[in-house]
Amino acid sequence: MEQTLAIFKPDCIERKLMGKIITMIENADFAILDIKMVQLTTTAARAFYAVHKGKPFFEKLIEFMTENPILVAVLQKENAVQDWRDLMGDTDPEHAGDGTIRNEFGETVRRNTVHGSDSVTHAKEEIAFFFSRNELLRINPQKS
Ligand code: IDP
Ligand code: MG
Repeated sequence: MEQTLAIFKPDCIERKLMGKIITMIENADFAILDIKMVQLTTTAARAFYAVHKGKPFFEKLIEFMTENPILVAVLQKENAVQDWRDLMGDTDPEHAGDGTIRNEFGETVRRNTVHGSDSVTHAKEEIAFFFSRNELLRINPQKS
């Protein structure tokens, strides 16, 4: 079964949208295998978003992602990576389709409420970025 990393971004926590988004995740038949609050340091945020280094929005993105705690979650279902991207909607809330999280809650292209891995390979890397070996063994006991 496929797994992906979801992040509830600082704007989501600040506006008390966690519960609503967890409900949308549950209604879409994802299993939430683990979930925890994290305060990203600037160093950690820069490492997580390293692929965007040098882009015009990079520094503001790092400022945003470190302004308050985030919630990181491991979601599981068949086709989890694409299905979570579909439920999030387009990066720009203005272009996100009806019924998507970013359409409903996204404020701007930066403050767009949630993150999702963009491939199975990146999902594995992003989950390992936030969850320790012990946590991963608890999530996937068959691999121990
Ligand atoms: P994604 O989150 O939909 O995968 P990415 O292109 O990977 O989108 O960008 C990562 C994050 O950087 C976005 O979710 C958003 O918060 C921010 N971002 C992307 N493009 C822009 C932009 O043009 N202006 C401001 N922020 C942006
Ligand atoms: Mg991305």
